[in-house]
Amino acid sequence: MGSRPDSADGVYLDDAVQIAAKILVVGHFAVGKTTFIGTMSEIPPLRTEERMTQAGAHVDDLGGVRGKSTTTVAMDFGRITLSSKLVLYLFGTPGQERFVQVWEDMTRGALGALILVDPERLKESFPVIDLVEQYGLPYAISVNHFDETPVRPENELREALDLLPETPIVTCDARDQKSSADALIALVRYLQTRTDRRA
Ligand SMILES: Nc1nc2c(ncn2[C@@H]2O[C@H](COP(=O)(O)OP(=O)(O)OP(=O)(O)O)[C@@H](O)[C@H]2O)c(=O)[nH]1
Ligand SMILES: [Mg+2]
Repeated sequence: MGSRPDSADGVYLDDAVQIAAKILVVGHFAVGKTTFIGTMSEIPPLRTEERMTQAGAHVDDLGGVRGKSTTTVAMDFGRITLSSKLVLYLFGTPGQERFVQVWEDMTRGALGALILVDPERLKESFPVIDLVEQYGLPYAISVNHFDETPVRPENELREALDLLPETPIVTCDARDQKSSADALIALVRYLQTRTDRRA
């Protein structure tokens, strides 16, 4: 599977890898998608960042968003080897209305989605969750915990987001590898249980 004798630098896949899965990392504007994929990717992530200008202020609401000067204009891409046999290809997909066309391509072949949610801007996640459901993708919710936000109980978030009891909900800090990895693992486990149930 694409491995080379000189693959010790981690760029090429190990021969033992048997499953490659496409996973979407989605969420509303400025929820931390690019940060998450940058934290998790074992290869230099592909980014499509452009500077934001005043002209876009009415489209992308910067209220409550700190120190952000760029936005993703197409996608993020990264790769993470989760176990010796399983590699995930992560596709960061913008949640804003104007990117709906991108979803047609991004959802093709995807096994599931990790939906990043800002607990302080829950309403902005509704259209994103709707889109993921519309495309029939199984998903897990990862609440990206920004420093100064108070922790909200899981049942409160579950109710506010109108989640099914089986939908995994975890908390992460998109800048932190361990909690971000745990979020991906929660999604993969969920996808696995769904596959097992169908078998
Ligand atoms: N405190 C804190 N800041 C974060 C966290 N995740 C992201 N940020 C910051 O939040 C801002 C937005 O993060 P991005 O990764 O650009 O978010 P995005 O979802 O890719 O944004 P768009 O592509 O513009 O929609 C950046 O300034 C990050 O440094 C987090 O977990 N905690
Ligand atoms: Mg981004």
